[in-house]
Amino acid sequence: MDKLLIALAFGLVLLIIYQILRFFTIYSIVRGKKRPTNLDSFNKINGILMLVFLFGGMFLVFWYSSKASEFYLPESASVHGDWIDDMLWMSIYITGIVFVVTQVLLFYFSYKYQYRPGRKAYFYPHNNKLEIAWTVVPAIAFIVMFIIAQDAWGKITGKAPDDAVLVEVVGQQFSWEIRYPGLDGTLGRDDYRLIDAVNSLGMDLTDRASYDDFTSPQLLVPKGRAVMLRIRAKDVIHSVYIPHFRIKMDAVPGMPTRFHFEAKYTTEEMRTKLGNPDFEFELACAEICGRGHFAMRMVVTVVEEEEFNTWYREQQSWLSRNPEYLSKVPGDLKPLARAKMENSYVDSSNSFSSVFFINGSK
Ligand SMILES: [Cu+2]
Repeated sequence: MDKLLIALAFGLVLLIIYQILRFFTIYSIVRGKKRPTNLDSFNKINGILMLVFLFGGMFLVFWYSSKASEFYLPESASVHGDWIDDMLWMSIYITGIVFVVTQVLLFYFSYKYQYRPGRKAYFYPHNNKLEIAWTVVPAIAFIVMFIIAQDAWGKITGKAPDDAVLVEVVGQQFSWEIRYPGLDGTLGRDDYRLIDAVNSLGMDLTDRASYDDFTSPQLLVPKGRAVMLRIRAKDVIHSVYIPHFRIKMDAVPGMPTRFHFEAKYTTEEMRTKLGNPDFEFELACAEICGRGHFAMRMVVTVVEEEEFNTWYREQQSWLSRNPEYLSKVPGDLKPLARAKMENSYVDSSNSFSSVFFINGSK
């Protein structure tokens, strides 16, 4: 390999020297000191090479694009994922057409208008109509694409539906932690100063919303219902990347971010669809965050809503798994904490509970 590179470098140096010498020849021709020799055959060869590049290059572009199509984005499995794919393909088609037209003109004209003795270039300095056309047409295309994209982005990053399942995703070197808000639908406050060996999320137990919060080793979400991710990081910037859902959102220390989506297929349906019984949705970190970055992988499981609700109700709250932390609960809130930590406490005035106990049990 080294020898090949040295030979290649040597060859390039020779080529550069040859080109410099040629430059001096061309310079003398331009200055009129020297008569051009066999210029006609050079021009003909260069002209034909233009066509060879055109057809060869076009063939390679399309051949490689189809050959590498298995490395394109994976099958979209979320509602907004389809919008993103449509926009991506629209951009590829528009730029693809422009690419083909401009390359054909560029190389064909270079061939057609090659040097001929006695032929002079036509001086054509300005044309207002042409200038307007090639400014207005791309401008309209950009504006249309911008409006479509702005509309989609607004829907993706805007307010999530009221019955959205809230999930907290917390990045740290080098893993993800998942917290659900429990039956009250509200995540308890967190404070980095409260983080310790057990309370790894820094849950603030003076907040009544935290008593039924539960953590989970997997990210489980229902199909066909909005899921709102509240994303934060404990140390450096990470990035929540779930390629099948077309989700990518940075996890920033001190500044929670969010992203909501709706899964279209369950993991089982996706396995059948792709003919791969081992398929799993994957949450990966898309920010080079340190030595163990590659290990920040978590399986995302999508199940039917009914199965999700059952699972949700069966989860043990964080507080009930760590009852020693009851001592951190203010005295007057202890009865409430005891009731809520069983994850069966239903506040009848709470719309989120009713999602589980009324809609959820149908
Ligand atoms: Cu990371």
